[in-house]
Amino acid sequence: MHIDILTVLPELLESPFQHSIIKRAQEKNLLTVNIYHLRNWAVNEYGQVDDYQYGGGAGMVMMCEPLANAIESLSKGRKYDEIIYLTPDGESLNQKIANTLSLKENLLLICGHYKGIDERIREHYITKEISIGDYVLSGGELAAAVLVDTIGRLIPGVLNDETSALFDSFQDNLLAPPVYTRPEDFRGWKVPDVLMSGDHKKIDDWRLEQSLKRTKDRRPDINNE
Ligand code: 6GU
Repeated sequence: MHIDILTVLPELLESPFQHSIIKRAQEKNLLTVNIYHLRNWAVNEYGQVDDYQYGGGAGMVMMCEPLANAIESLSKGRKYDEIIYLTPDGESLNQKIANTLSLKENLLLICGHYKGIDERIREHYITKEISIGDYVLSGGELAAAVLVDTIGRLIPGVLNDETSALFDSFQDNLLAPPVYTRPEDFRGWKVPDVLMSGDHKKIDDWRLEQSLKRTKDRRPDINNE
């Protein structure tokens, strides 16, 4: 998969893809991420990419021209499956959307800033609008990092143990069960006996039961069984 990201703050995206699973995905050539600075398509020598909003009101709006030129220029090199705008009024990101996007070949992510981007860009270029939750971030960069991470780890071959994503929280509308590691007794706090039993059937049953209980208690909205 190839992901291009268009931003006015490329520095903010320097580190997130250089560690752990997303780093490994790139090393295995299963994922490439390119970051493009929107200022390369600025309307003047001052690097201007935003302007005051029509109708008045506080806050700047990202202009059509730099965005349209950037999107058209990047689209010449690549046929994007989706051009995604990260915005708090987009569709709420969830595991189902991540699963769907992980099967795409080419994505372009647009990070907004200030009051957002001119509506005409949304109408004419953007194919999908995604929010990462009901709160406001200063810009789309951190949301883009979240989206790349959640998609990247789902690309086939990225996770070492192919089955491990299957047991992630949300993958089957269930939260993951509790996990434990050594020591078996920490300050008198014991690991549940069943996990020490060596009985894999019993352990699987216990994990499912814990998942169901945890989901019912914490997130009854995601599973109605
Ligand atoms: Cl995608 N962008 C911004 N600026 N804020 C957000 C968001 C996105 N998702 C939740 N809050």
